[in-house]
Amino acid sequence: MFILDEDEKAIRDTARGFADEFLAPNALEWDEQKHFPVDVLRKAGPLGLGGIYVREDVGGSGLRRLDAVRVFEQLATGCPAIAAYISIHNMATWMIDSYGDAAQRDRWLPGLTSMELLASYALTEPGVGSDAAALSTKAVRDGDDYILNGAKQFISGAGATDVYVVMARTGTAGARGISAFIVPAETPGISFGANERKMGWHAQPTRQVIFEDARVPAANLLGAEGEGFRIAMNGLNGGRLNIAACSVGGAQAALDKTVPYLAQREAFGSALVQNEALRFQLADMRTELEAARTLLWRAAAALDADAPDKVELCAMAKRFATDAGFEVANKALQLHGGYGYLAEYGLEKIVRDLRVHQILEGTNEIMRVVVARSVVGA
Ligand code: FAD
Ligand code: 2MC
Repeated sequence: MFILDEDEKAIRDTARGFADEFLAPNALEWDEQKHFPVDVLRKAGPLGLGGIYVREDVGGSGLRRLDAVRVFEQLATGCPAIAAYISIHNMATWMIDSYGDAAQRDRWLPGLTSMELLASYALTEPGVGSDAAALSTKAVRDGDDYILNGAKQFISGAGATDVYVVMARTGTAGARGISAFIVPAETPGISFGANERKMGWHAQPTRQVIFEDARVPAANLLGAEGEGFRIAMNGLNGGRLNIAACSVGGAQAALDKTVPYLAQREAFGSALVQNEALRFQLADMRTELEAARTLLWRAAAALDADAPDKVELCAMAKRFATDAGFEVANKALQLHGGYGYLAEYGLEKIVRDLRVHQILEGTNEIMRVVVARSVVGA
């Protein structure tokens, strides 16, 4: 598992090639302009990046979670924010592949896997984030439709994407009263909030999605009524790994910038890279990233195997790798001195982008809640 074979290397290298050619050269400009590069995302589809672990009959790549985390690490070396959006798209697409019926798979997945259609995932609400099972967006059955009312908060890609996988309440309080719906962007009764002004992830929009008597065909119910929370959580297990992989990739890129910088920067009569205090920092940064990567691959293998401890392993890997990734990127900025703080060196963008990975797809406190339950047994 730890030594890549030729096929695994080819998958990794394809992702790196895409990041080097299309993401890295543009990442700073997209960040500055707050530009969501839909044209570049469309180029990712034909490379198999739109449905990495989706079945092949609908255009997916049929790969493993282990391949996916390696792909997302490489994509994030070019731009963590775009890599992370591609992860969210994959999460929503996988949910339709895994829980959709034949008609839903045929209707939505060819467009999503090719990235002609882009997807968003809508769980969080203005009043409910971590305590997701308390969500209050309502879906009420009316003949052959459901009528949705409520608001979703912080939805990545919103306003620019085509398909929303929306979790809404069809039943009583709690997790078992929640259902999942495939909601097209053009549904009458949907509107979008302003693009949030935020610390990082500027290359993708974050908006509220508001439902006011939005009528969705009952044929768009994903799975059965009441299964939506489980569907949402199963999507997040893999999403958490991918986001964590984006942290490792972003941080690796920051470390890779730091070594040549310290080699050419002189102070006190020699290159900074000769300073043992700084070399020890580089050693620790490399070690932290290897540890994060190793846990990530272990958790991905558990998810591939549907192992009984997959949920807590995904939570451990998400917590550890997103914390390690942020710390390493922040150290890389520090090792660049004042230049690290300047936008043109690219370090401060990585730090800003990676910060939110400790918050979203389940905060790192919630990851500890999940792991603690597995330790204590309740
Ligand atoms: P809260 O739940 O209010 O938490 C506040 C603080 O309390 C946090 O530190 C939290 O860890 C802590 N806390 C809460 N409960 C506990 C507990 N039991 N024990 C210990 N600590 C606790 N959501 C989507 O559905 N789709 C998206 O596409 C999406 N994209 C996002 C993009 C961005 C840029 C951001 C910032 C968020 C996005 N989110 C998205 C939402 C994200 O998942 C939530 O912000 C996150 O889950 C936390 O929810 P909250 O913000 O309501 O914080
Ligand atoms: N995988 C599979 N199933 C899961 C699961 C997981 N990770 N987590 C919970 N479940 C199941 C659980 O087994 C239970 O099933 P059943 O009813 O069959 O017993 C059901 O879901 C309810 O779970 P809990 O009883 O544990 O529910 P509780 O409300 O106590 O806690 C918690 C759930 C806190 C773990 C969950 O609400 C959570 O993960 N919160 C964080 C929310 C989050 O991650 N939001 C991310 C939004 S997306 C985003 O940020 C993006 C950028 C896209």
